Amino acid sequence: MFNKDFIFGASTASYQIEGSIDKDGKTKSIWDTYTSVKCNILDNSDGTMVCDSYIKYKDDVKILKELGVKAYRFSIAWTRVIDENNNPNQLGLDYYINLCKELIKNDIKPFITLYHWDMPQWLEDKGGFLNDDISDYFEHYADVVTKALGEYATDYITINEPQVIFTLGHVYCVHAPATKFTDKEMLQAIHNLLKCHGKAVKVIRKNVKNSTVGFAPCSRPAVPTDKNNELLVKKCYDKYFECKREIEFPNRVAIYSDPVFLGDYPKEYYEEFKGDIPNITKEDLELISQPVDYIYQNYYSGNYYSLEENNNLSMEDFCFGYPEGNIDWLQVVPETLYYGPKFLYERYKKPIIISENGFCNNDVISLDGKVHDPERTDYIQRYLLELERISKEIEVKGYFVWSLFDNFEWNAGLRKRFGLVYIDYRNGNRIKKDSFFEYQKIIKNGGI
Ligand code: GBH
Repeated sequence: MFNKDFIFGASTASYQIEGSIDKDGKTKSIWDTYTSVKCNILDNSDGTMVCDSYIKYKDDVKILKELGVKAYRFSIAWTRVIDENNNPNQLGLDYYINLCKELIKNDIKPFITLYHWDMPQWLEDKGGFLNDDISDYFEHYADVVTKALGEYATDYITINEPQVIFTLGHVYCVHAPATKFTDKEMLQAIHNLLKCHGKAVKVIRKNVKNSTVGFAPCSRPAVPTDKNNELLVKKCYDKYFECKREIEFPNRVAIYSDPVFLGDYPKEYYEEFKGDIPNITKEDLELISQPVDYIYQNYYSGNYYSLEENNNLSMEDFCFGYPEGNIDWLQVVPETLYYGPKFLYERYKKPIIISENGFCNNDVISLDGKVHDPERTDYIQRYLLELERISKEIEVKGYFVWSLFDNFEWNAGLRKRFGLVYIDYRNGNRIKKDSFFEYQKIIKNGGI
């Protein structure tokens, strides 16, 4: 069982569910551009319709209510609420105001993500995260949002998964905007993004009474195969927070979270990236490390490690038929929700909220008209059991399942389903899967 005040929630993001991509003055985002190029998306789908949540938001809230969640994490589309002259767009703001009102009426707390990857195209044309002024644009955007929504929503997440923005968008170039960065550019962009976070925190504190703030990185913890082997556990911790110059360095933890929680980049950073390091001032670091309330983290999977005879770490090979989801990076490693929070807490010492966790399945509508997804149910149970275990040792405040709905899974399109609710994209029907009712039960019982 979790504590009585534990927050059970569900998560979504604007481009993945809203549809209505050119209604009410919405401008183009980098994802509108990216999806318009044939073959960028596995099934050539895009965000035109998806879950139609821009229209059906009242229906969304009804479903959330039935699920029994206390909180709903969604993101704001920057492109709906700010126009190309950098002025507020009231029609776009009204949508989110109405959504918040509807949630509150139903006793569901809004948790707002400011940036879940849909950069306005007009800002990308000015350089996106490489633009020296991007943090001023972001500050202005955060100011507009919190002035409009501050009386309804107190809980904010500045940025979702910087790791994915940079690794998939600017190293492998399989996400928008798909432009390759040099290491030097990458480090500059990371620093600019962290300043966006810092300036947003400041604005949120100013505009919202009793606010809570955080940012939501993702990570893949190193999980020891033997919990009693202290050396192994210690080495897994070190592995998790490593900061080395390798192709995937933007996919790591400490390069973002050390500046935010500890006030500076890791020592290793200054050695590894010598020659490519941006201008980092004391004021920058103070801005970036303003106090936040929670460590948010998106967790899906981890890697198992053991020790070789010479005490070197060795990663377990997933080729031996580990259970996995219907997407190549999603191996079932339930202890991710034990060791991930444990390591984060040891280093950063703040309460933890899991901002995303969920499973991708090849769901189908059965003959009985229902969607049976025992693998997802099993995944959620196993992961939540591990979270319960660690919540006896450290402060864990909440858990948001990814996702309420099947939705637009970025470059994988509509064919990769993560929802507790099945979306029949042919007719817009929404069908609650078995896992929906299981999560409902877990919430009712306060745990597994
Ligand atoms: C999240 O990102 C997103 O926030 C959400 O929008 C998305 O729909 C959801 O999860 C499901 O994909 O480092 O080996 O794991 C996904 C998390 C983290 C998955 C980075 C791919 C790269 C390979 N991603 N990961 S690995």
